[in-house]
Amino acid sequence: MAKFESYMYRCLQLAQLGEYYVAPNPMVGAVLVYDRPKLFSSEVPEKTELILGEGWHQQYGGPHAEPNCLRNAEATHPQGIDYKSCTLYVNLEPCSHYGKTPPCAELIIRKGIGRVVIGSLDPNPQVAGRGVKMMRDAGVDVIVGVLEEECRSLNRRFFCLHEHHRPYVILKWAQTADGFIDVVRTEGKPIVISTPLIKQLVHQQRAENMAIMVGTRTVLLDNPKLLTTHWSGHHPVRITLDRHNVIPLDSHIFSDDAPTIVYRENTNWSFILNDLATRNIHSVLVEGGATLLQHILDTGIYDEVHVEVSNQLLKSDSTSVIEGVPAPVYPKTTKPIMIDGHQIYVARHCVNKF
Ligand code: AOF
Ligand code: ZN
Repeated sequence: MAKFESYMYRCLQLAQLGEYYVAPNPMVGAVLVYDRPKLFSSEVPEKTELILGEGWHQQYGGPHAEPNCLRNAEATHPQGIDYKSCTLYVNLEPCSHYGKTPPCAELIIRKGIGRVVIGSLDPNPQVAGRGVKMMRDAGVDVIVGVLEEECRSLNRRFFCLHEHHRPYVILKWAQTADGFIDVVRTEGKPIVISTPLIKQLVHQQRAENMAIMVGTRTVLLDNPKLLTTHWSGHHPVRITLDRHNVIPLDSHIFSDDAPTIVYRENTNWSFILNDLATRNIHSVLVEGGATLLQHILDTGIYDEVHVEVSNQLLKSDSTSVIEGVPAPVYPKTTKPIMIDGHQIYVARHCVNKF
């Protein structure tokens, strides 16, 4: 089992190379290992175990991890491969459907691969166990569930979309040491809480998620662009609410850089999540303001909370006349990590297991 796990960890490393490029598809990595010398002819050394090829799903719409892995193996072993003596490791069940590419399970059967070790089943209803069945019916030795928790966690956004028909929700805000996210204002700029490094990490988070959401007041007061400019990867789809039709059409959020969705009549959280799932959006990062964040916290339908707490106070003492916007209320159950002298709390919402 330890051997299975070490190759599965390698699959997870390879899968992650596709991180900013494959959404809403899952990140998938595959490793082809020659490991059954007993089936080989007598001139082959007895205890050979060798990685013959590696591959990963690199681009949405492009080839899956398995054909990329086999292509890499064949290119580096032009003398031919005894597939019957090989094990293919892959963190997600090989697909069984004709999507943008032909079924990987069919390719595995055609090549005659002896054994396939899988991390987790594919929750996509077009697959959902059919890949495993196709291969077993064809006589392939299939093992399922190696490092299953790690495999599901890597693709938690993809699993959430298919298992709960809603995007994975991450709530994020920055607050002062005395618990404020801003000063109360009707115009002017927001207070600066995050350091430049942490601002860059926020852009990394934007690249990791398919959509970003802010409330009406944040758009009106801050006129944010909500783009990924300090990290590689895509700009997220921008989402806001505008029940009273007050957001000017020349706001940055309507720039041509990325699509924008505005919910006007129905701003119910469950409705929005369901609508985003229908659009195949597998994740949403909610960046503010306090009212929207608190509303979502109160519904209980979210998956992660990321809070940055700076080391500065908004009010220097109890006589301060500055009026602050209180941060959302969230129990800080985890130990923070320190970045740039700021505390970063990251918590998974325990009701959702991915
Ligand atoms: C695999 N290997 O590397 C990936 C899989 O539109 P398509 O053809 O790219 O299919 C996308 C679906 O295929 C995706 O929703 C998921 O079920 C599966 N992804 N399967 O065998 C891979 N990325
Ligand atoms: Zn596939």
